Amino acid sequence: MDRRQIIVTKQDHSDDIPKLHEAFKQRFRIGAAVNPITLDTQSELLKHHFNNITAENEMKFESLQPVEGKYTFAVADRLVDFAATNGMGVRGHTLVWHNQTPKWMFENRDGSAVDRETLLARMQAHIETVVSRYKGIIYAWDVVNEAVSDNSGELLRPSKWLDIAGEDFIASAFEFAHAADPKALLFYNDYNESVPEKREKIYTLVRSLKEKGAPIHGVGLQAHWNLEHPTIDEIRQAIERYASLGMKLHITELDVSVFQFEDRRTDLTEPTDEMLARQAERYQQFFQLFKEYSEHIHSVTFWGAADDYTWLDHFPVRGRKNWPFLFDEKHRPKQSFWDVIDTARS
Ligand code: HAH
Repeated sequence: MDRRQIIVTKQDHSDDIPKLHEAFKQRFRIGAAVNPITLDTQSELLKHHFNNITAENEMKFESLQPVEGKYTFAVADRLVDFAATNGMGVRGHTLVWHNQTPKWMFENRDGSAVDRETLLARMQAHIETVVSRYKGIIYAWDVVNEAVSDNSGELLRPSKWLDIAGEDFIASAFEFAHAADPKALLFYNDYNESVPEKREKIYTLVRSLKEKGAPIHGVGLQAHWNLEHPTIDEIRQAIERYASLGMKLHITELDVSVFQFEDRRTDLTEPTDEMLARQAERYQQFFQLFKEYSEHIHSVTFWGAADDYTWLDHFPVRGRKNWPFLFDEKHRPKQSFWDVIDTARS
């Protein structure tokens, strides 16, 4: 037996691992957030298990229009090409957000705040240019990200968008996106979406958008969850509440941190066995729920693909590693993966 054959045998073995997206193909798409580095380092894993991608950062405002009128599409285009070559869909993230938006957007040349008309005109120009470029390719957009407040008693998050344009900047963003690509599905996307108080605020916002006749088609549940929160019951209630508005639901940024949000420990160099067992149990419960509500849930995207790279390696505790996915640092399936596959088959 020559060397070549040995290598082929090894690849055959990896082909034996069931494809995550195949397992759920009757129910929803399986996506991953990518960036130009993971597109190389996780390429094989992405092609095997995922049939959808989202740009982690490369389609955010500051990436696409860092300077007024100077659009930089090269990296975003590369991600879209990767998807096309591999027969994957693309979710767009994100058109309007309080973060990762350049200062120029809100300022005149002399540094003073722009007026409402100027801000809305700039927003329209950006949305028109970006959505038109990927018309017919990006089938769903996170039009507005995280506009709802985490503070008790406050509906909308304080931001320059809200200060300058007033609350209907949200409805306007949906109008502009719909005008640019009438077939794209348009989402409101947020985190802490299953926390009861915030859930009700998101519900109120989406209901008011619907009542105004804004072209909104869905709610994106970011789903940055952990080993204990939110509870399955809270997630179920959030799904039912948003679905009651006739909204399509996408799980947009799923990851399961092995740390509670308040936990600041930095001593671990690998996840404990208890963490991995609990993570598997949680993932299984989540996918059971997604399956149960697959009439409403059409897409499940992870905010990454494997434990070698996650935004949680830096957040909220700087420099601390996390292990939030179904695949380990070497891209091997974790117990979580096998339990999710079982869920698909049961
Ligand atoms: C998300 N914010 C963003 O939507 C995404 O664009 C970014 O890459 C990572 C996470 C979530 C978030 C959070 O969980 C807590 C505080 C602020 C933002």
